Amino acid sequence: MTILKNDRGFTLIEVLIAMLVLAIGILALNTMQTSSIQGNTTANKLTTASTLAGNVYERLLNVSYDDSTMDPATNPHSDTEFTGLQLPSHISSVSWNVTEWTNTDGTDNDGDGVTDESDELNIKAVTLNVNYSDRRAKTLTISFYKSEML
Ligand SMILES: [Ca+2]
Ligand SMILES: [Ca+2]
Repeated sequence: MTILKNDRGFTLIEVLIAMLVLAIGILALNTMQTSSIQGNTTANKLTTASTLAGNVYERLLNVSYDDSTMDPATNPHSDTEFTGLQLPSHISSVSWNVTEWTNTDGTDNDGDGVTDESDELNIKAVTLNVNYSDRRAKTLTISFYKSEML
């Protein structure tokens, strides 16, 4: 029976190669960690921006159809028109534009005696922008419609 025995240990070259492989692995882990932290920050900022967009959207749905915050004549509107709306530090502004839908078909669609007036369809289209910074300036946009309850 042969007993395999090797007590020569590792050579300096083998140890250096092992250390090099370990160092490359640790560097890769470090890069992964950095991009993971950046990804977390980006996700956090986007979540805050979309929560705020949702908040403003709910407020705009709840105001009356003829409220000053929904007036197409005073575009663009901004978050300063709402009291008690706190903007997180990375969000620079919230703004929205309102467009009144019309139907210029030459007929009095809503039967009010006026043909093709600007608010004939009683629908407003709103484009809401949340401007925030995440290493560079970004904008989250949501669009929705508001109709007048008659
Ligand atoms: Ca009309
Ligand atoms: Ca019409």
